[in-house]
Amino acid sequence: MPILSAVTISLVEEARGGPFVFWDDFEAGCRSACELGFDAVELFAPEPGYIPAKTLREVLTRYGLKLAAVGTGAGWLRKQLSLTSPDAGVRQAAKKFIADMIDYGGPLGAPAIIGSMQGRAATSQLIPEGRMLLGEALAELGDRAFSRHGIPLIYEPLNRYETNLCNTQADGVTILQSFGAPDCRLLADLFHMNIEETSIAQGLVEGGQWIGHVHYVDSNRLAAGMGHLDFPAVATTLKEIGYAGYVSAEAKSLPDAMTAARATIESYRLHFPR
Ligand code: LER
Ligand code: MN
Repeated sequence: MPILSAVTISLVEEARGGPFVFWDDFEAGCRSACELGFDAVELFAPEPGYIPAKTLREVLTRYGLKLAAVGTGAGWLRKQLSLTSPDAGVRQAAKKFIADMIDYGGPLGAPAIIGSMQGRAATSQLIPEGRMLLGEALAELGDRAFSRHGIPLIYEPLNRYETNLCNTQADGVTILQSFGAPDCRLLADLFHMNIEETSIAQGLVEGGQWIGHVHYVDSNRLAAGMGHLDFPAVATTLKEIGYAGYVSAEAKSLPDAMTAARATIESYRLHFPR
């Protein structure tokens, strides 16, 4: 499979100003994505089932798009749920939210992404326990994604300002391996990697076969080409490691959605010619 292009659509009011290209209207976002020639869209929805699955499928079919992935961050933003909360009830509710999101995207072939729902440890002494809770939850939820839908669960290491549990691709591989989560894959978000990795290319090599999704964005969280990342090196390395998934624009809608989306697809066409 070639490396495919995707662009984000957010329907989450609480995420306003965050790194999403299209906002508020799923169909309008799909229309624009289709017009520009994207292969897929990535959905950030307030809750599982927010747009009925039947409608999702109809709109995607109308515009010839696939669903690349579904985000779960609304569980944190809207309900403060986290897989590593000290409160067992909150952890349980977080798992339920993610399980329902897995079952929402699953029939459409779209894996769920765990980013901010991983939470963070309140003190550095609590990091090992947080990593254990995270690893166990990833193993359990990954098994659900794979056994029910035949797709992985996507886990995203985040930069140090968002979590203290796992910041690099190498660290992500360690968590998935040591807690037995073979049905999970890593998300390589170039924005987080630019902060945490010694070299982005090296980070991609360390993620290697574990990488299952890429957030394609520049150093400043603007669209590809609007910052200072070395996209030729990113593209060459992704091809070298045999990556075969989406590069998905999780970037700010600046200076406006169409400009950000157009910059992304131009970068994609330049670096991943088909
Ligand atoms: C989500 O994909 C992400 O990258 C995070 O920064 C959201 O908190
Ligand atoms: Mn991301």
